[in-house]
Amino acid sequence: MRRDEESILSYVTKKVGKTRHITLIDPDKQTPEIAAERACIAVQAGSGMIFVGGSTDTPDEIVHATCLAIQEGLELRAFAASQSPDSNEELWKVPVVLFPGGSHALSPAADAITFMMLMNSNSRRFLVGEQLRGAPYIDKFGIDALPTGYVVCHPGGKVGEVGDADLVMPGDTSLVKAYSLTAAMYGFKLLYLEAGSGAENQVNPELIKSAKTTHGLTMLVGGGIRTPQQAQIAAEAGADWIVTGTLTEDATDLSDLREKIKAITSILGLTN
Ligand code: 1GP
Repeated sequence: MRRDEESILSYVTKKVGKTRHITLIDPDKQTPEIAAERACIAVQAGSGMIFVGGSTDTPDEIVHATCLAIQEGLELRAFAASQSPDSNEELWKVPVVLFPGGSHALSPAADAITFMMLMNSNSRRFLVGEQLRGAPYIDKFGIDALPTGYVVCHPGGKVGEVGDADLVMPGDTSLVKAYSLTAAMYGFKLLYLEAGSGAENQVNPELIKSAKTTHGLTMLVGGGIRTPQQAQIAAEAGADWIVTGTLTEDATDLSDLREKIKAITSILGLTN
């Protein structure tokens, strides 16, 4: 849900002195209604942004229905909060951002999109091809493009395979530094270090530390983070945002989901 004055990019890149949390929702994994319930629970538990996407071939109608349902859910809660003196309406105003696997997974109902170059792909398609196909739609929809360097690290999972990525290995600290410098020189504002959804091992914190020495980049880290301790490791290494997806899908119900996200946001100091 778009904030009144602030651009999405400034919301994402501002320094708040804490590592923030993103809940990633794969539209393929539940109905739009359940996605909306999950997103609202996540926001209530302290997530500061909702990503919609994944590396699957979800058709854009499903992506769109999911974005719409999430936006409606957040708007309803913001309205309800505005009617109650004890509630904070602002809490619900978090951006809904597309995290696309390609140019098929777009929706005008999103607030923004991580407009990504999969920097270590060997395929032109993921370096610039999907972006060329998607850019005219993003322009037409009028959603904000967040310029993002996307680097897939070992083990890389499905996105590493599908994206034909030359994986960054845990000891490749100089290489990841070169990627971060390249991203900054291209003018990208975000750098996303990805271990792959459901990864057995999260991104090596030494890689995060090394990339973090490049100024001017907001660092997103995801893949394989399920526990508060793992989140803390990424946060201490310098992540500005931690992304979790599988954690949401694995929750047994909404109250389990609330507890799981709260455990992470509490250790990051995000809950009141
Ligand atoms: C995947 O980094 C995200 O693109 C989230 O990974 O599903 O392992 O949380 P998980």
